[in-house]
Order: sequence, then structure tokens, then C-alpha cells
Amino acid sequence: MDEWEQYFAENPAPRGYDVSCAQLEAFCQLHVNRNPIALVTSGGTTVPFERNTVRYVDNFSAGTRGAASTEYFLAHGYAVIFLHREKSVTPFLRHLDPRFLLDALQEVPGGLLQLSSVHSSQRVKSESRLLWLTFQTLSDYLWLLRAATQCLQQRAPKALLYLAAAVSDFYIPQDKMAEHKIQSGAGPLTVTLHLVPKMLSPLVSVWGPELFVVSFKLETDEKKLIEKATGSLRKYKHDLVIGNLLQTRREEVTFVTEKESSLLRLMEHQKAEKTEIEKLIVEEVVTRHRNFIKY
Ligand code: 9Z3
Repeated sequence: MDEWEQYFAENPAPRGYDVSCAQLEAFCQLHVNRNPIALVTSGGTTVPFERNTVRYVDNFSAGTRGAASTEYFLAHGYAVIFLHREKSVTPFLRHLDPRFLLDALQEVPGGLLQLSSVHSSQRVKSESRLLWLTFQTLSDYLWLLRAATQCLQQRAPKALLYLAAAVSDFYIPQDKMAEHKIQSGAGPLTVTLHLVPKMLSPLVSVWGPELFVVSFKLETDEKKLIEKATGSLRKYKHDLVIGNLLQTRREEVTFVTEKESSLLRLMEHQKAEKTEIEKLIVEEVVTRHRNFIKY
């Protein structure tokens, strides 16, 4: 058995998994001959310390990149599966300032509150092309990622995967995990985190060999970024790696393919106009995906 198969054998599927699979199936069937489909992953995965989880390690990501990109894919006519971390930034809602939220609400019969008609009509229109799926832990994420990839491969094999979620490289295997809250009375805690099998490998070669796969590479050391992004592309042989540095991710990214690497950076006037870098990233990705579909 491969390491990744072992991982799925040892880590149970998330609650509601069958419902998510049915939703994926219905969504793909609905859109396959109507709209290009993108799977956008977003937010950071958690790695629990205990089965009844009180503490966990988290991966850094607010979810802004995934949420903003989803809006731009929808604007380009895509149907989007938005696989995101619970309570991370979400498309459309991210524009609402909680201080002004009450202004956007109106009362409807039954004493309920709903978003005023302008907001809701825009949202509902997009939502028929938007499927929301959530994860919390690394294991939830990997189960749903595999299900979505396999479903797209089967129903819409030229679909786009846009893997912006920040995914942990380390985890605690089930058989090494405490059942209940770890007690501090036992003294300082030493935890061994094990390596997660590299899931891009089966994703590209087994689950979704015909899909257009775009992954993000996050580094904090500028000197390592291009080398690591190129290494990832060579290793997994997918279509595109978008490299970004934690410190400058809102202003610039580097597109790395087999043939070239090119910097995409917001210009001064774009910054002044508050253009989001995701708008530029998605425009470029959509162009490349369209070319790919033509082949
Ligand atoms: C990214 O690099 C995303 O662009 C960010 C977006 C997480 C930096 P925010 O959500 O930030 O807008 O705050 N995502 C990929 C991160 C990741 O875990 N990549 C793996 C790696 O770098 C490979 S798939 O090893």
C-alpha cells in the first residue's frame, strides 16, 4: 500500500462526507456542459493533538486569496467549488464591514432578518455557480480534496484545481494521538509530528490526471522561493506553481511553469486603486486554463 493510501486507511472520513460527495456529484453534473469548473481550496488546515480536541497546530492562512479568487472566477463565468476552512474569509461576505452589517439587513415576515434585496440578488445569482464545502482538520481537507478531484476527473476532466489552502506538512497519526485533553500535571509536553505523505503526487497522477492543476508555494525566505516552486513542479509534473512570500503575498507572486518563471506584481496605480492581486492572478490563470481546454 502507498503511503497516501495508508493515510486514508488510518484517518476516518469527516462527518457529513457522504453528503459532501453527493453535493459534488450534483454540482459537477449540473455545470459540466454549461460552465468551466474550478475547485478553489482556501484557508489553513489544523492538526489536532487530542481526539477530543482541545489543542491543535494551525497553518497560517486567513483565506483571503481563496475567497477573493473565487469571486474573480465567478466573474469569469466559472462554477466554483469553494473548499475552505470553517470560519475563514468567504467570498462576498468578506466585503461586509460588521460595523455596517445592520444597515444591509432587512426584516422579513416571521421576524427574520435577511440581506437587503440588492445584496441578496447578486449573491443568489452567483451562488447557483458556487458550492461551499468546509474543512477544519488536515484529514477533513484531504478527504474532501480527493473526493472533489476524483469527481471532477470523472465528470469534467478539463476542470481547474486552484490549490490556495495552506496545508500542513506534519501531523500526529491516530495511534499516537491522545484520546482526551493532555494534562499539564504530567510536566512539559514533547510532541513528535510525523511527515504527511505528499498528496500532490497521487492527486496529479492518480485522482485527477487530466485536470489543470495549479498549486501555490509559500515561503518566507526569498532565496528559496523559485527553487522550491520549480522543485515542486518538476516533482509532481502539474501545470503551474504560483510562488509567494508571506511578507509580500498581497503585492506580488511568481508564476512558475516548465518553460519559464514570470513575476506578477501590482503597479503603483493599481495599488492606489485598491486592485487586488487575485484579480490579476485569476485573469492569468483563466487565460492559461482556456488554452489548456482547447487542446
Ligand atoms: C498559499 O501560498 C496562499 O497564497 C496563502 C494565502 C496561504 C499565502 P491568505 O489566505 O494567504 O490570503 O492569508 N497557499 C499555499 C500554501 C501551502 O501550504 N503550500 C504548500 C507548500 O508551500 C504546497 S501545496 O509547501
